[in-house]
Amino acid sequence: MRTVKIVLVGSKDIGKTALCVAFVCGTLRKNDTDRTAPPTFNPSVEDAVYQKVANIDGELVLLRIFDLQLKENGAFDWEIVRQADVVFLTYASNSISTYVYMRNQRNVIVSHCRPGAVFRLVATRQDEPSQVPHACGERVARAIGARFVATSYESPSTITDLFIQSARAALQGEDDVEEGFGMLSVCNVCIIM
Ligand SMILES: Nc1nc2c(ncn2[C@@H]2O[C@H](COP(=O)(O)OP(=O)(O)OP(=O)(O)O)[C@@H](O)[C@H]2O)c(=O)[nH]1
Ligand SMILES: [Mg+2]
Repeated sequence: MRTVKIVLVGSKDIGKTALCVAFVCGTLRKNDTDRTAPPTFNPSVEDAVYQKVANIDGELVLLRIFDLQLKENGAFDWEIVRQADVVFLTYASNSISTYVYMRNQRNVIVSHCRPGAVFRLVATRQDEPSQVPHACGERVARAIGARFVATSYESPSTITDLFIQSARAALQGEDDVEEGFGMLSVCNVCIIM
């Protein structure tokens, strides 16, 4: 069985674990005491790995999903990042600081990835009032040859599509993202902080 390694990086508290759990479990468990309340997650304290076998175009594929934590020295586990077939550079669309972090760190992260890795710039929490226009995310995505994808745990299909389509691109060795602006371009119209 072929394996696709998917790595999630980004600031704390942006929904990385929610993305992983929603995809792997197919749904998110509601709050234990109030079934109408949204699901809650404890902050992750260490890197975690999830596994799921997915049927991609008739082939069973093992997806290994690494939910990485930003360490105190400001780094991720670069060895895991280096082995990734797919990298989700993630921020929360309702948090400008998490977007600015990703905009500023994108080239550092990409520099640790292997040639040919598939990139997705993932904007989570689309069900909440947005503070970061999609245009900003799309520009950052183009700058690193990534696709921009907006997700919400209220819309599980956006999460499933994100994982399956990026894994498919990795398996096929191609990702038809339009040409970027170049690695050093910045999102001038979007500098809010
Ligand atoms: N409204 C909304 N809330 C979300 C969504 N995804 C995650 N959250 C909430 O955001 C908070 C953080 O989610 P996590 O998945 O723990 O985020 P994380 O990036 O793994 O956080 P750390 O492990 O602390 O780095 C939780 O309270 C989630 O319920 C979403 O799509 N919509
Ligand atoms: Mg987490």
